[in-house]
Amino acid sequence: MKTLIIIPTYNEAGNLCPLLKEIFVRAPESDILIVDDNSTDGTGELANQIHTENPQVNVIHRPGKLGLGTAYLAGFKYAIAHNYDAAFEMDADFSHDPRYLPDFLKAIEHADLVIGSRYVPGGGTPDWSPVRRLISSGGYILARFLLGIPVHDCTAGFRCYRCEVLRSIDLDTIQSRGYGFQVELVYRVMKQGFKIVETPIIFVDRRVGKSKMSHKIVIEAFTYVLRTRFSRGGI
Ligand SMILES: Nc1nc2c(ncn2[C@@H]2O[C@H](COP(=O)(O)OP(=O)(O)OP(=O)(O)O)[C@@H](O)[C@H]2O)c(=O)[nH]1
Ligand SMILES: [Mg+2]
Repeated sequence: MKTLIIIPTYNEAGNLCPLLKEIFVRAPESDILIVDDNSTDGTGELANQIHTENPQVNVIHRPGKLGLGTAYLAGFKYAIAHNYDAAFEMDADFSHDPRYLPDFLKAIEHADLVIGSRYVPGGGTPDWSPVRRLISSGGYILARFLLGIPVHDCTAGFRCYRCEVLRSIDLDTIQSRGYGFQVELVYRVMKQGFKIVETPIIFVDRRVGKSKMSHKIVIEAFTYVLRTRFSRGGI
């Protein structure tokens, strides 16, 4: 299966090289696409340099920080245009440990979307405070019971999609940008009747660099679920 790992980056210069090295140990056949939003710490230049040394790594440069959701949409369109069979979403900060890549690659053989789940046996968030766990499980409860999404970890961002699934979704109509983006995508995939499976991951906090998470994207995810549930036609 021809596979692309999409990695959005904003100021990840300290993580990029060690991450790519580990990815190639675990998934040597996969190609990598870095979507950099004009990072101020040289991540974009570093990505260009890696590309010249290894053509398996490609880079999309965008002019400024346009958000994680649109970075993934750009990556998905690239995967479709270049005829990949499957595309991963993966963070650059080592929260998504490359050691799980073989589990995803095995699972995607018999599924349309594989989600790296923190909330199934074998998964977890050992570094998180009780407050952060509560917010995250609140999202889970809302998405599961209000939208009927049959997975335990709807906001998870370590995923592998079959490109056939991405082709069947009208990507230009995705509204959300932050965590809501992950919920919206899994909802669309479910609505189309595709097979979704979860594989356990232990999610650890970033090794180096700063988090870009904000309250705004958490609120966006909650409002997406409520709006979709209580609007007349849904999506
Ligand atoms: N291209 C691009 N990448 C981004 C943007 N915002 C975040 N990222 C990347 O998206 C990934 C996840 O961002 P994080 O800052 O780790 O946010 P998070 O994982 O939601 O939050 P933490 O759990 O606190 O780390 C990282 O690889 C970031 O570099 C953006 O606006 N554009
Ligand atoms: Mg992170």
